Amino acid sequence: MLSLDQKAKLEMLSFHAPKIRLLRSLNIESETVQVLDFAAFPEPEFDIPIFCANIFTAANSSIVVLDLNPLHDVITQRYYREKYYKSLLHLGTKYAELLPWGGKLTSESLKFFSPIVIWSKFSSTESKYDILSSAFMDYYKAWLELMNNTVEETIPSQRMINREAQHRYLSWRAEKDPGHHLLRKLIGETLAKDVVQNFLFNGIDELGSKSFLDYFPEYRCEDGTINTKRSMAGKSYEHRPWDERGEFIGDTIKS
Ligand code: BLA
Repeated sequence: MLSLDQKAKLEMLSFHAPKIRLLRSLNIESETVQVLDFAAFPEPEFDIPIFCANIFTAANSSIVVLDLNPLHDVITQRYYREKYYKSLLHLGTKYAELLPWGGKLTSESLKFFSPIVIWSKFSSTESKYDILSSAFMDYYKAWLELMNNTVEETIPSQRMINREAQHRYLSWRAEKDPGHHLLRKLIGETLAKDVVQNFLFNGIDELGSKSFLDYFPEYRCEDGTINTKRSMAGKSYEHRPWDERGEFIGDTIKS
């Protein structure tokens, strides 16, 4: 797809595979920006984290989120945290130094991130790109390994919980992802909405029937519409709120 001004090229690819409900990537190339939005969503029978790589690069700076986004709360649910992240903490530690914490961010986003999240902002240099590329490979391999070793959840109530957690995640990103603004600018309101709903966060109409406001009622305006602010709680977490053992050390999380 070309942007409205024909100056940017958008490439989209998606796959479906056993255990993987949706693996998709959006790549944007223009003279001024480069974007990779890559995600892999397991079938809802699994409680495996969601692979998430978002890289936005403008002329001289880059914004990166690379993570195995947890399906369930890793701050309060120790069992889930240890199940998937205990063996991967070394990755978090390795890259926390090479790609340092990017400073304050939308508080609500933190609940979707894991103890090994790479959230970073840096000036674009070849050596940073090399590190980023190796981080991408390490994290993706780790995710594939989890995928290989996972067994299907058989208890129906647990499958429902996984399904709803994935639907909640899709609802958050389809409504509040920071990329939407640029996407609207590039391809216009209607197409951008279609790409977000049907491609990037496909599944939002199938995995559940709850609305964004059912999951995130704090965004409800008096007239019943969704508050257009990205964050109700504001930005926080100036420093990495996880220690090397994967314990949450940030202030009490805001809702
Ligand atoms: C900025 N992208 C950001 C920020 C985060 C993310 C945390 C910092 C600003 C903030 O705190 O909100 C990414 N946030 C995420 C991710 C999750 C989340 C991955 O909650 C998952 C749960 N980014 C893209 C795409 C584009 C893009 C596709 O992924 C463009 C098409 C752009 N991201 C983009 C831009 C900024 C940004 C321009 C900086 C400007 C801004 O903050 O609005």
